[in-house]
Amino acid sequence: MPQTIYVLNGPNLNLLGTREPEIYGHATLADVERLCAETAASLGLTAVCRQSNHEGELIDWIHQARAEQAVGIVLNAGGYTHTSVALHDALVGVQIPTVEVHVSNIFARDSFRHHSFIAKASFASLCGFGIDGYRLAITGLAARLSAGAKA
Ligand code: CA2
Repeated sequence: MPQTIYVLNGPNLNLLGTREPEIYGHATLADVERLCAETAASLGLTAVCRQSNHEGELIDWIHQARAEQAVGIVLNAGGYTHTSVALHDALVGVQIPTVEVHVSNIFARDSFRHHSFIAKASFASLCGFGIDGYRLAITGLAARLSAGAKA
């Protein structure tokens, strides 16, 4: 059976491709989820893709990832990145290798976007690659999993 990864997108990422293309590009959330499914499949993984505008639902899915024995999480927590101790705690609680992703370069934007509560609970963070960041995150996650499996 293929191993499962969870790809979680937080608040307002359902609006991708509809506004602010100069920051977020033209691709939609459906494009992101297709890219993730294809990338995961090419690496022998199954991607479970979810998006929510609600912090608690994201936390429930992080817990569900552990219950379902997911081997990795790719998380774009949207605006909760910069505010959510609860999402940080959920990630620390489940102990699943996590990659943080942002479509935009958060460090080239407002100073309130420069701090991430997710980064401390992640083994890698990617930002500024547009939606290609999700492909890079899944590829890096798979490489880490296979390096761990060989160690
Ligand atoms: O760059 C990213 O991926 C972000 O996580 C996106 C969040 C933002 O709060 C983070 O600082 C960085 C916001 C997502 C909003 O997405 C929209 C997309 C199109 C139109 C409006 C909002």
